[in-house]
Parts: sequence; structure tokens; C-alpha cells
Amino acid sequence: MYIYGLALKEVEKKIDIIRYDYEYFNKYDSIDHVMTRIKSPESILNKLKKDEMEPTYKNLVSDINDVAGIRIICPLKSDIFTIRKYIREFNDINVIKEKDFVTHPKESGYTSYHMVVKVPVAIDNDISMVKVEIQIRSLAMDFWASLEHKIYYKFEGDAPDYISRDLRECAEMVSTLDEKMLSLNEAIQECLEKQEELNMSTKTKESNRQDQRVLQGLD
Ligand code: 0O2
Repeated sequence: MYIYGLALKEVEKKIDIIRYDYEYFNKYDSIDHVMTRIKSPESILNKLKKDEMEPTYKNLVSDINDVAGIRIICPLKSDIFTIRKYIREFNDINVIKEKDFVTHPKESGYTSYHMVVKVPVAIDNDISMVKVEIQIRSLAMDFWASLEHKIYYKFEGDAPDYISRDLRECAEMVSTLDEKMLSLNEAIQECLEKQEELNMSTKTKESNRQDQRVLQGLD
């Protein structure tokens, strides 16, 4: 678990770089917050059992991709793909698997972008490549997934059909909300650009007027 903890720290450093770089050049913070977790021993054993694997360290390393997990929560849906692009560009991050549940939501309604990466971790003069699962989602997606995880996801009984149907309906509402916020953001950006152009042209007119007054010897 110590090694997975170190791997998480490596990925967190990269996320900090993405955040700093994007904010510096775009004056916009594409990350709302980041959460990390190490999978609990119970959860690891359950997953191995589900996958019909013996509970050995070797199977843990080979079968379980999300012992170390990091979740990046972005303000807008479009930020997810910006962050994915950055992650793919790091030379020392090896992306081994990607699942796009944003474009193709799960049957449950779950949406999120998953990446399994390998990062180099230095231990006792040795470098090991350690797996970390990165989940990238918007604030709205996270709202749905966190609540659904609490109230239903791990429910193993026979839930009445209407519960999963209602949860799927909620996921659709969340998706509509995400699209609406995206288009509102674009509209706001357009307004700001127009305002900026207007300010610039007013400033130019004013400075031309001043130049003319200087030329005419009025100032
Ligand atoms: P927890 O408690 O969050 O850790 P893989 O072996 O990587 O190919 P795997 O592990 O079966 O595939 O998983 P997948 O489909 O990539 O999704 C794994 C994680 O995504 C889950 O981890 C959840 O965190 C999240 N997830 C997937 N489906 C749902 C869903 O329907 N609802 C919610 N709320 N989360 C979901 P764990 O280990 O199951 O749970």
C-alpha cells in the first residue's frame, strides 16, 4: 500500500502542473478539486473474489487497476477532455487503458472518464512502474456518482426496477445541466469578448481624438 501511496503522490504532482499551466495561460482553473484514495483491503478482496482470482499479492498487482485511485473534478464537461490531453502528453506517464463513460455512459447512468496509468516510483534505488486509476468528471457528474455510490451502487439486493429507472432519469437531468452550463459559459465568454472589443475601440477613438488635438496645438 506504501508503494501505491507514493504513486498517488506522483500523479498528484502532475495534476498540480496541469492546473498551474492551464490557469497561467488561459486565466481559468480547469480543476475544481482532487480526491485520492487507497482501496480498502475488504474492497480488494471482494474484487478478487468477483473476478474469481485467488487472494494473492501477484493477483492484486495484475488484476486490480484501482488500488490507487485519484479523482479529478472539473467545473465543466469540456474540461475533462482538456485534462485527458495533458495527461496523455506527459512522457513519464504511461497510459495503459482508457474508458470513456462520458461519451458512452454506463447502463446505470454513470458518466466519468477513466484512465489507468503507470507511473515510475523510486524505492531503494529501484524504479517500479505502479498503476493508478484516474477518474475525471464534471461537478454535476460527481454529484450524481457520489450520491448514487452512497445510496445504491454497492447495493447487492434485489432493488425494485423503479429505483434504477429513477436514478437513470436523474443522470439524464445531470447531463442536461452539464450541457446547459457549457453553453452558458460559451455565451458569457462571447459577451466578454464583445465587451473587450468595444472597450478597445472606445480607447482607440479617444486616443485618436487626443492625437488630433495635439496636432492641432489644442493641448
Ligand atoms: P469504489 O468504491 O469507488 O472503489 P477494470 O478492471 O479497470 O477494467 P473495473 O475496476 O471493473 O474495470 O471498473 P470500471 O468499470 O472502470 O469502474 C471502476 C470504478 O468506477 C468503480 O470502482 C467506481 O468508483 C466507478 N463506477 C463504475 N460504475 C459506477 C456506477 O454505476 N456508479 C458509481 N457511483 N460509480 C461507478 P469500484 O471499485 O467499483 O468502487
